[in-house]
Amino acid sequence: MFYHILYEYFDINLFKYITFRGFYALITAFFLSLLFGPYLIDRLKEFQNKRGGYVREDTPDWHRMKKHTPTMGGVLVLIVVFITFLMWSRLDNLYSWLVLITFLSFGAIGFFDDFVKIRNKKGISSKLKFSLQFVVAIVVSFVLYIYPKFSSVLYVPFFKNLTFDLGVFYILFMVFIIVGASNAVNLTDGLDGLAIGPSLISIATFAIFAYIAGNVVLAKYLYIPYVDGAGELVVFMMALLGAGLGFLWFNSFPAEMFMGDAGSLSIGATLGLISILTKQELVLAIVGGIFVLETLSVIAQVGYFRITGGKRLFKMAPIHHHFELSGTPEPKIVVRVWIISLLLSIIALSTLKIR
Ligand code: 57M
Repeated sequence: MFYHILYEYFDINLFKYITFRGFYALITAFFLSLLFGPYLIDRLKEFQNKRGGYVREDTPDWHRMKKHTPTMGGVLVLIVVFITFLMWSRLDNLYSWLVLITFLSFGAIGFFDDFVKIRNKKGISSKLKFSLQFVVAIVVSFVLYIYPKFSSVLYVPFFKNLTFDLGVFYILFMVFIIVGASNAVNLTDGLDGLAIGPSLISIATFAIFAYIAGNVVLAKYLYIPYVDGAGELVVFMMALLGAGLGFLWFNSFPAEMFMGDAGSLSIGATLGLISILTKQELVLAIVGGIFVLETLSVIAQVGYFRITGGKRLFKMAPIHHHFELSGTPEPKIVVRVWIISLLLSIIALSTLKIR
């Protein structure tokens, strides 16, 4: 809005720049989160405690204390990003709208699940949850596929000339990335600050990729695919970064609220889509290595359990529960995960130079 009013109408040049709008989107979103956070925590607590709170029966013992921590804190991130987006983004950019729609739709699916979970403990069926996720991902992927400016070529990091044109199969690939990333972040969301930390690091990393991909000179210099219009995504991502930092303010140990599926599904799907839009799909597996590891630990645990007829590879999966049960304190696991995530981000950024 500011772009259209203050730059296009009043000719104030500063509002033209993605960097300026990005930085102030972050600051706006952060302070809005701090402003609304305590109010939302109180409302969610009231609502949830009326219904007895929610924590699974088979959860590690010390998680039982968390029974009264309100969930659905992702609503804070959803609302704040939406307001900030309207303020600081250009409203004529298709990619930004696609990201916003994906973010809000996955958020709505998650919210629906969180809401039902408070009532019946189980939430909606996984079949319904997955079907809804697939519908949104298919629609978004299809729109991108038919958009003439968007290509179905897959670029392999670390290699300058290794590319594959996936043609129509690119739709399936996009759906897999969006739904996969969404659920991987959800699986990771089991300790205070565990999911939001690596999410923030991944968002910041992809904001850099988006800036470069959307700048014809930088993209050419660094040999990365130029995506006309991708630069504007930086503003959305900075808004998400600010709202996520504001959420972490309350979610850091001991958490005053959890993000719920409303937060984890929306942030995960957004990360997936951003990696697609910046043509850095495979880099997501590096930056989001923590999410990949958590998901693989579940697959390995279930597979091993089936093959051996009942033996476990880890004390409990996803792997953060294994470390907890091995005696590592929760904040230590979380901070170590952040450290690994930062290193993964550096490796991902190195793909800009090593190719
Ligand atoms: C997300 N959510 C937390 C909170 C959060 C297939 C299987 C591996 C699925 C997996 C699963 O259900 N994953 C979904 C895990 C839950 O957090 C809520 O859920 C939202 C995210 N969807 O925002 O609202 C609990 O996690 C703790 N938490 C924090 N701080 C946070 O900031 O402490 C969350 C956020 C919260 C709180 O205690 O209540 C969850 O774990 O339920 N299942 C599992 O993760 C289960 N693993 C399992 O069954 N492993 C088996 C097999 C199937 C692999 C095995 O190892 O043999 C564990 N989940 C729990 N207890 N709760 C098992 C132990």
